[in-house]
Amino acid sequence: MHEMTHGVALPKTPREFGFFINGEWRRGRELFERNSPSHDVPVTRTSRCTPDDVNDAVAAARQAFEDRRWAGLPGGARAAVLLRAAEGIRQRREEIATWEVLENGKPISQARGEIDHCIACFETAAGAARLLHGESFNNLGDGLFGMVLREPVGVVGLITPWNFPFLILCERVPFILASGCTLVVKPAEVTSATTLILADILADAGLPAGVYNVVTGTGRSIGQTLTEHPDVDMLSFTGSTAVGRSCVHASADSNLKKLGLELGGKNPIIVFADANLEDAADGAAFGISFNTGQCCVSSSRLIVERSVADRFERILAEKMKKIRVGDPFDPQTQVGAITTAGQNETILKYIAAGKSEGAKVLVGGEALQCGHGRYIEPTLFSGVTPSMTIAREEIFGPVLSSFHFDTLEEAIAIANDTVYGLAASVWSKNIDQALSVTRRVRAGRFWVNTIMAGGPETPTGGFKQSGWGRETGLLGVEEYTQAKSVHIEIGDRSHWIAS
Ligand code: TXE
Repeated sequence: MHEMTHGVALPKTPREFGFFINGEWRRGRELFERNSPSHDVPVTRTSRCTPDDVNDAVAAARQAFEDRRWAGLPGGARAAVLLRAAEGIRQRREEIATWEVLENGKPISQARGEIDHCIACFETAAGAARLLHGESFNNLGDGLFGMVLREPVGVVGLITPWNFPFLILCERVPFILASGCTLVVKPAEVTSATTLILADILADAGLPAGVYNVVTGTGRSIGQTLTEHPDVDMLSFTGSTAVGRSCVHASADSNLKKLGLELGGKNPIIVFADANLEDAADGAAFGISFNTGQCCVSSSRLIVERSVADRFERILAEKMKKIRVGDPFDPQTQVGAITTAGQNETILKYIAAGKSEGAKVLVGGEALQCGHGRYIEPTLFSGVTPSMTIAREEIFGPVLSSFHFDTLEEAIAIANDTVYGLAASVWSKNIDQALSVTRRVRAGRFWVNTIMAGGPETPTGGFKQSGWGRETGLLGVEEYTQAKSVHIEIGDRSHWIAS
């Protein structure tokens, strides 16, 4: 250990990680190094897997699925493993939080909160594993009884992004496991550490070998091999819409594997004049700055009623100026570093486009110098028109665009004027107004007079080009199952061919 930052020693040498197949650790011939986005020191060295490693991982998951070492257990036994894993995560909370900060750049206080959510995911999925059931049909006449069985879909490929490495993983893995499926995970290449740590936690919790396998490497090589693999029954992908689209092609060109996709967003936050403006401004500041705006459910389009727009933007700008951006190991930090150099460049390009297309910067708009890291000021643009680039494209950074409206119809039209439909938020004290917006804005997750609230009991997922399927909650387990209809004859069957 060497250089200290806020009481935390940065690793003196990067930690080396292998990859995990059939309950065993392997080491890649080549390793790639990851530098901390906030301190620019190397923190991890991860194996660059080969397509053969992916084949081995899929074969292990296939074997573990077919011999029913996991799917054949009672739901209660699967629940017991998930609950022990929840406890394992709790015990290693500080270690996991530290690796999330080192690889991703998010504030330590936020990382801890996310891990608590992950524990809740495992606990929720454990309950679902016990309660997962089908249907019965006792109304098919005295001669026939019908059942609908829920069966695990099989081998799942899981590809995760770098913005919430552990959280997005845990919003999927325990639900996949609850259903009885086996899986092969491919984390984002820059943030693989905590996905690998979960392998040890699950093994210690008693998960049989071969059920949870991890391969590491680039999306183009390892991710692509997984999406095209003929022996993967379902692929769950979270990331960019462009790669989501390529997963659809890969599925079509291989074995028509089932897809779960959680893709981009351009999420509206609608503020009516009768809202509590202080609350709404706090929600808007949080909604765009949380995880430095590198968040698929970031509320990146502010749609505010014209009669209060100037006042609201002033309150919001004051709040955004007070956001504490800096070293993520400082417990006071609210916004950390931009995770990758590429994303940093993308955000700064969007800010430049906003300025050059005529939007007005009310606050922020610049990169921030802070130690050796990459930071960007939370930014508010006013006077944004629907055709501007910053109005249409997902920026995936702390950049909020403000639009004004006069009528409820206009607010709904602006909110729906996007190819995405992941999340939305509405602020109003008028229940009729709030409910009308909730019903008519097309988004998979909705908040009324709050933002980013909720737990793993409710499902997540998108409308329109934000994706297919749902994760978490009971629907999140059912997503990894398929229905089988069974018809049972009672008594003698009347013959088709006379004897
Ligand atoms: O995502 P990618 P990137 C959006 C956001 C961001 C943009 C680009 O707008 O600016 O995407 O981010 C793997 N076959 N979101 O380039 O490439 C990759 O290794 C199979 C929104 O990092 O989609 C990683 O594990 N897999 C989003 C994962 O896909 C491939 C979260 C995501 O990377 C692959 C992240 C391929 N051909 C970015 N290419 C959200 N919904 O939260 C890459 N991957």
